[in-house]
Amino acid sequence: YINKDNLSEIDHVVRSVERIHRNRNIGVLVVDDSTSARAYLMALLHRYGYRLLEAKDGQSALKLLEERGDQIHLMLCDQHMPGMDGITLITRVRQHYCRTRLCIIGMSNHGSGILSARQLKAGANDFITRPFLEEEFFVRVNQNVALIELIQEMENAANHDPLTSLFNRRYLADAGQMLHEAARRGGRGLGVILMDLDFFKHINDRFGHFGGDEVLTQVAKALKARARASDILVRYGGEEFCLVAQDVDHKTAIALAETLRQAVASMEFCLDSECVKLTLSVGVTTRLGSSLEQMLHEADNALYQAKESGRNRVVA
Ligand code: GH3
Ligand code: MG
Ligand code: MG
Ligand code: MG
Repeated sequence: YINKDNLSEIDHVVRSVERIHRNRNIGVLVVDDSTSARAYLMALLHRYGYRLLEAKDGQSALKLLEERGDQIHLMLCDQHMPGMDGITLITRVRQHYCRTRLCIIGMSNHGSGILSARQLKAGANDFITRPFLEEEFFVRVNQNVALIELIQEMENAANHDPLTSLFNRRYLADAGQMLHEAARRGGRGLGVILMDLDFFKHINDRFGHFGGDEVLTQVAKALKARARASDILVRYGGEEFCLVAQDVDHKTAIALAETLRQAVASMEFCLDSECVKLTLSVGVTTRLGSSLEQMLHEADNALYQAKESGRNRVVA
């Protein structure tokens, strides 16, 4: 016999176990000058499974963020600390991390309401007044973490192609243009490699649309395996891919394009006990021009020539 209250209790337990498991990937930085206050906060957070880091002042907090910022998702920040106060620290952190990337919860003591408002204005996502009830502390921490997780999941979904998990064209427009500007400023090379599968319609005709999807996924995986971590590889269109490679000269870009072409040409796609080969036409440019868009346009012209002159080749 389970009554309604029991059910919600069970549900609560199951959810928190799940939550605790996920929290192992969430890094929390506790910044407080008081050793005992830090120990108390860390003990509370430890119960919920968070990965913990601590700093005794603003300078050490900034140093930790510089060294391990990619592992820190939430910062709990005391207001009164020697050297740098909480508001100053929050202001400095916000120069590098936006509210949706790093969540900050300010902490101030009872009776200093104006400080909470100032912490929020400086960029804190939330605040908590001490002394607090543990329930309130957990609700604020967990809700803020859940919110930035959700935003990051949505950002991730908005930037990726669901079929191949490669970046999509929307991401290329933002990140690619930033690489272009960085290359121009730094006088460094940039390569744009545009690829289109040859006669892909035949694949769909033979294997159906689902089979075609499977082939696209395998091609994406093969291309990804040859790209460097600093390259942006995107699904540019249905059976078109684009790779933007940093710090490459003309010769290297062509060699990379040739590697990608050969990688696909060497594959065999087997579905329903039938195997087929597939080739790739590639257009390359390293002429920086005025924008990434212009480079894409030039690579597209080169790709068109690759198609016109017989496919399965690289044209630069
Ligand atoms: P070529 O590029 O060599 O000129 O020939 P093609 O047959 O590849 O050219 P075209 O651009 O005319 O056709 C591309 C085909 O790719 C048409 C479309 O059905 C297929 N396609 C596009 N997106 C997808 C997709 O997401 N899944 C599957 N299965 N097929 C797709
Ligand atoms: Mg203090
Ligand atoms: Mg096409
Ligand atoms: Mg094609």
